[in-house]
Amino acid sequence: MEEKEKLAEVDSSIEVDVPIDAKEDRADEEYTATNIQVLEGLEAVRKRPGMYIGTTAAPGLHHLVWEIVDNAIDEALAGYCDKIEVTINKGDTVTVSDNGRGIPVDIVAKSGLSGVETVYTILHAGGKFGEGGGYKVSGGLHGVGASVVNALSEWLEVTVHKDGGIYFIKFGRGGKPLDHLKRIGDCNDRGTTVTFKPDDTIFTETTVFDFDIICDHLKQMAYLNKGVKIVVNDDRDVTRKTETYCYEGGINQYVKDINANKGPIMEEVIYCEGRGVYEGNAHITCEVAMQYNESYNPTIFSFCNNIHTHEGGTHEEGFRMAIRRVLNDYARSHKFIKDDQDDFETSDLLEGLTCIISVKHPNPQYEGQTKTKLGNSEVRKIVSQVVGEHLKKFLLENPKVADVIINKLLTAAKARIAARNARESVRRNTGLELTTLPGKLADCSSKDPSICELYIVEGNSAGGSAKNGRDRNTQAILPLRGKILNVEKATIDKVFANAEIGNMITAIGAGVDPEFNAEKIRYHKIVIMTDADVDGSHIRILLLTFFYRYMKELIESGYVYIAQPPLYKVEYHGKKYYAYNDEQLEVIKSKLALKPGYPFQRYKGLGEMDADQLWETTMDPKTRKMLRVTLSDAIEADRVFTDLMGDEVLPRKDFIHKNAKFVKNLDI
Ligand code: TSJ
Repeated sequence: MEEKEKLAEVDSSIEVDVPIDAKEDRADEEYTATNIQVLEGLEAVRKRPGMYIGTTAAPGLHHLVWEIVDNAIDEALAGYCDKIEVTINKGDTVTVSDNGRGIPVDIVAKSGLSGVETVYTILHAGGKFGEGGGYKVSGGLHGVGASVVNALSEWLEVTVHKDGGIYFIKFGRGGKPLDHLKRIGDCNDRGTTVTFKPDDTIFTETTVFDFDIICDHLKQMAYLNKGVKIVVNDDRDVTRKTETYCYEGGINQYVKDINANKGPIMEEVIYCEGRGVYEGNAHITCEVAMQYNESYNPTIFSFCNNIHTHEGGTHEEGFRMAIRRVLNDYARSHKFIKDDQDDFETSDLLEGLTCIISVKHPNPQYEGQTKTKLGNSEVRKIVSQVVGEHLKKFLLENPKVADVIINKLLTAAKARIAARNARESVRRNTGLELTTLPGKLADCSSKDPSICELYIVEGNSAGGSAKNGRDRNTQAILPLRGKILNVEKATIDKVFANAEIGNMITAIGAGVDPEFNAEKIRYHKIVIMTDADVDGSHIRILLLTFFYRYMKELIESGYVYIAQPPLYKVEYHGKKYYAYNDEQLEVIKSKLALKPGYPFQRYKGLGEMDADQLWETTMDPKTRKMLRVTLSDAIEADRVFTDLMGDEVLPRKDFIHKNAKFVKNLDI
């Protein structure tokens, strides 16, 4: 209830009236309780699950949970529930419960079924009923609804506590009700509990839930929906794991927590909220929290209806318009920018800015390759106006903080101009113009990028072995001397002046962001080969950070790999056995029935292997194992990079664990 009042306050300051010209999406309005139309049977979902949940691999499996949780979040947004509990049970079933009003149990006129059955057996029926009872925004994964989860489950049960009664229904494989909804007892509380077991004939790759993934996602949900308490339990092991997330500060707290590791340059988080009218009666709400830190990179996460809009869209555009207008106006009127000087560019304004943008829209349109770009044009103006007014007010009321911010922007603008000059000189030397390959590069003879591989090797001695052991036709070797520059902590002009980085840019041949040209990439496999020790992993992270910040497309295209040299060698009766981890070593020992104390070699570095060994164990495409680097989630990656590279030392110990998350095993 409280939540409802809070939302209502929002209008007082800003009300933007937006003319809506789009008519084509009226269709969605039709699916209310009194007007439910059966679109397709659940069978259609089972025939083509990918159309509804994207994939039947691990991400799709987890989407089932998001889908159910979204319904409970809607109840919270409507102001009727403040606690949601998610439990992974033994056998990898999942239970989601809330303390909301309970899904309606009365018969829905159009379907002739109870509300619960309607939600679970009719596609696209989820949550839209209950006229005036709730503002449905979360819409799940593109709004597919609870029925999709039911269709893709081996079984699913729903218990509703409502109006003094306990109601129960269970569905079998594919969502067929085993019986009608039954009243099975009395109670004096309220809420909905859903338990389901994903169908292993659909999720053939895995049916095992990942506690960390569920925690990460629900933590984000808790930030985006302030005051909602979300508890996550893992009951699969004997010792229960449990995490609780609840943020009264909402996205303000989100920004604070992200910046905690990045050295915020101001105490306050600038918070902007407001709303606009949509089609006369509905509202678009907009919430933005922002704070600058010492770093040089932007961290902007935007959401529409709690869905992370990875590709940005009109809400981000509106935000950029606002900060550009307001910060330039302020800097000019307060004489930070002189009459003969240029405005700040958007890139200056984004340096070291952490920002969360969250809009709620009754009829969102998603565009882009992964349908995660918000397309509604009316949103641009609303966000721009809401952020513009609040930011202007903040600067005027907090002149000292405004000083700190504007000085940071001035530094950024100076560095940009210096970098432009440095960039020019890099460009003269890279694939964009005449190419002079670095002297240290031992290039391959093939010029077909699709079969060419670049090994970036730690240390000159390992570089020597790699040069001698490689397949000269397709494998190029670039040895790196010592540590490379930490691009997270360096200004852009320093990055370009660094020799090791310059060598990599030239060797790869495609320049750097934002002018990175994927067509010029000279190798479709860039393999990072470092020692299996702390220094090696540090260098690996530095390289990944560099690629992530300056050649993002390399990672996005799946061109970056991590070599997996063996950790141990056992020689037995003239034969060599290599182990890539402790487990394998044990397997070898037991297979060969070695006596305790039988000697084996532990490789401390690549340099200990001769050319033949390096080829055989690590570089031969027929036998090697490599990890492909993926960036499935910008949030995760950003956290990994910041945790590892920032000033804070503590998070580093987590690094192996976190690093493993964006590196997917791939046998090649
Ligand atoms: F949909 C679902 F089954 F996946 C699901 C729904 C799962 C979970 C965990 C919770 C819910 C849910 C639904 N929690 N609360 C609600 N509320 C309603 O569906 C509801 C209740 C009353 C009224 C009303 O107008 O009186 C309207 C609605 C939408």
